[in-house]
Amino acid sequence: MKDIVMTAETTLSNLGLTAAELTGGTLKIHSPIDGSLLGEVPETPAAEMGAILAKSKAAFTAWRTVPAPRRGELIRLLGEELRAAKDDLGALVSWEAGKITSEGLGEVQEMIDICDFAVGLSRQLYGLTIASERPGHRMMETWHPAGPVGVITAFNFPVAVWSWNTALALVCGDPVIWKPSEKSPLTALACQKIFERAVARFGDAPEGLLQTLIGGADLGKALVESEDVPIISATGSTRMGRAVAPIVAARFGKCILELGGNNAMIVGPSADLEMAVRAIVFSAVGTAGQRCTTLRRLIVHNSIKDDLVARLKKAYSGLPIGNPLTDGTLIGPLIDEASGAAMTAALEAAKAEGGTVHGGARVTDRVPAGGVYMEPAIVEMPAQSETVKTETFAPILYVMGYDDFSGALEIQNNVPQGLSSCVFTLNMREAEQFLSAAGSDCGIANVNIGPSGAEIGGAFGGEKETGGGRESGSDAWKAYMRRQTNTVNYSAELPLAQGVKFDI
Ligand code: UN1
Repeated sequence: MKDIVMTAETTLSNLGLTAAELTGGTLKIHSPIDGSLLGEVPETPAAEMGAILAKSKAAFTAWRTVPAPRRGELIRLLGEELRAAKDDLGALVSWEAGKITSEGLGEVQEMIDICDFAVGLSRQLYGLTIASERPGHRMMETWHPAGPVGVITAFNFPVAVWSWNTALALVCGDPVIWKPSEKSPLTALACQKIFERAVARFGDAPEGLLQTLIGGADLGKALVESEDVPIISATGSTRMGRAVAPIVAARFGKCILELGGNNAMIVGPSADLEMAVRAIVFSAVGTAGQRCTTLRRLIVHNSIKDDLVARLKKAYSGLPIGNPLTDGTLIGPLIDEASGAAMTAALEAAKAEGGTVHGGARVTDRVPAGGVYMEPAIVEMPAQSETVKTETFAPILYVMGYDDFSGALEIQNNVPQGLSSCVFTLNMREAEQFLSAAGSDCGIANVNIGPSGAEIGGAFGGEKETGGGRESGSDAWKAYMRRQTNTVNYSAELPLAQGVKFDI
């Protein structure tokens, strides 16, 4: 394993992280690949929060008056720096989060894409012109910067989710205070460096546009509680969202929540099964089942269920599990021992509920020692039990049968989460029903595409316990700004709205 450890060191140093910055700190980071120590980083002292918040406020005062297209220039430079750092940052994502090379690089590509999107957006922060009911009056809507944005991110997309929020927040005129997962501080520190390179090239950006907090939940709590942070964008578990949302609501701040998912695919009798199998395997086992959008439930028409399960078992049997940095590997490790234990416990619970489990064992052969490598599991379930309704962040695919399409839709919607969903069918009535008001209740609903791997151009997020937030594309930017309605009277009269008379 020594040569691999050397590679991690090279990656870190290519990204500008010095040995001094990675030694002697209290937060020890072990790679999920092989348990090797990647770094010991210092944690942000809670006592520094006051100064960090003050700096962000001062940055806001300066940044909000910089013209938005000029703010976009900073994001254009960030996109350039990300292009230059793509290979190293992608590799560090693999080291720290355990993703296979292609998915690590894909995550950085997602960052580059959102930068491009945000640069265009910086010239399109449009408001409306509204017809006034009063003569000689004009109404319009203006979008203004809102203030510092607190961004809380999870280990599984350690850099892309930060970039969705940061690229948008910065073009919208808001500085960012970032609290990455304590499981992935190294990729965060690398992003801070990359960002600083863009700032240096930009020239006259205020200090403190991006500040990164390294450490545990106490820092996140301080951020969430602060009146100086009007917007909190938090990605992670539903449990975390339940803790964050009431605190932010109590101070009338705004939340953008992207929480748990329990994503399903309905496979109709007319589906192209060959294509469905490929989509299922990628979305159920890709990223070792650790995406918010991972496919967790398969709802299959009973007439094709046995055939589909047999095809899936065959596809699963040949999946290369191992070191994610080795060419050809498709399934890397889970993030830690607790995740492996949670997977095993979920499989036991599903069995107790009548499930038949295929796969799911711990793999120790031909994988690096010190990592948690698991066979992905297919679990045939007699019904949608409590375990199926619970998100387990691991490669478990529950399979259930259905007879009529409305029954399938009922199963699809009958979970607490509402992030992503899809249908595989060549029947346009089924496809359109799935997308209709009476169809999928999720934030994302696809036809003949798996539930994961969404493009940045669309708004990303979901309903119910997923939290309701939308990030990334479409008009998600509006959540990072405050809306102002303006009425201008260019007449010499002072008519009141609604015809009210008030003569003095
Ligand atoms: C997440 O898991 O938090 O759609 C984000 C996808 C990715 C983003 C996932 N573009 O799978």
